[in-house]
Amino acid sequence: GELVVAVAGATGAVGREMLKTLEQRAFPAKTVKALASSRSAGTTVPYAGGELTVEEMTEKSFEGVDIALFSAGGSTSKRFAPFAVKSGCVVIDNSSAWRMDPEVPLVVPEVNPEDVDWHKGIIANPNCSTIQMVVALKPLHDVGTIKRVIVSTYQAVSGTGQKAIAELETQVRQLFNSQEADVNVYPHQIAFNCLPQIDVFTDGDYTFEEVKMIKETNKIMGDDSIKVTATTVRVPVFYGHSESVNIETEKKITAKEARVILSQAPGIVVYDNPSEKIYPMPLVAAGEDPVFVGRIREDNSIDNGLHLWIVADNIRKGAALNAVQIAELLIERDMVRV
Ligand code: A2P
Ligand code: 11C
Repeated sequence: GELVVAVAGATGAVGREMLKTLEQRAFPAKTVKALASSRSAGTTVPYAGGELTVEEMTEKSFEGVDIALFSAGGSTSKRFAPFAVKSGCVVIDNSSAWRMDPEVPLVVPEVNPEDVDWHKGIIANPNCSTIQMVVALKPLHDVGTIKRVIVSTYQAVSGTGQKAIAELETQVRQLFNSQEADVNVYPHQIAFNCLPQIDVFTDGDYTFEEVKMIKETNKIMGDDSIKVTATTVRVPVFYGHSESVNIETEKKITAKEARVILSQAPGIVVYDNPSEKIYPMPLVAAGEDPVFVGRIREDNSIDNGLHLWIVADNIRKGAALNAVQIAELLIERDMVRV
């Protein structure tokens, strides 16, 4: 490998998984740089059997870097990505900062790989809940044309980052020791609870997470005619987002046909055998690459309806793996330098 790669936010939940994914997929990098805030400069993160020393991210960090994988929050991306692009580096950004910018492709390699071809320096990695849903929707849309999607999510705390993983652990320990649970990260206790609020409330009393799922789905699928509505819920699970997805198609797709279509589609494992109690769960998907789909059945309340239960590791396919797959696409399609 000849490439120089930087991971911005290398100490975070997603940044660490990005390093692991680069290593596991034998990404052709000559050098990998680990960047984070001044708080963690000088500490180390594991990479390729050894360690990388974390450097403070500055405006100059991207000189000589070919590809930067960003997962350091929206405001950090807004501030530093333009400097990276000015240095000739392509940024693959995991925050929501650039996703809806018409100049920025929003890419899931199984769905719209060709969109990397028009990047101008920044490519956005979609929200984790959106990624796993569109991987399953695309092959069904190609066959039956999806008219409407109704999704409810059950999202793991790792989606919020390292501090939320620690908060769930701490609250469980406190409650088992008859102490009061400390509530810092979420508006309410997350241990032994479900919170029907992810991110802030916005127009029409939808949360920002719900708005992201709606808008990002249309952009990635390249089809604004698909109507999407969502309710997003945080559950006390560490890794793995689950989604109940109901779709209505123009053309009838039977459950049997859907099973065949999905089992032939890239990035999907159909995990669906009710008689053996086999269906996707966070404990099945955690640490794994594929999007798992099960509970596939016809919705008898409408003419052309299907139910799907979709589970994936939100840190892997939902974030780090999708970003590394985009980097691989850049190499394949010869789109690395700006
Ligand atoms: P740091 O560990 O130095 O705070 P998570 O999503 O798990 O909370 O991780 C967020 C990541 O983003 C961490 O690696 C964090 O680094 C990094 N980060 C946050 N703010 C900045 C910043 N201003 N500059 C660089 N990296 C940042
Ligand atoms: C969550 N989906 O699970 C969010 C995390 O837009 O990238 C990712 C937020 C984003 O909390």
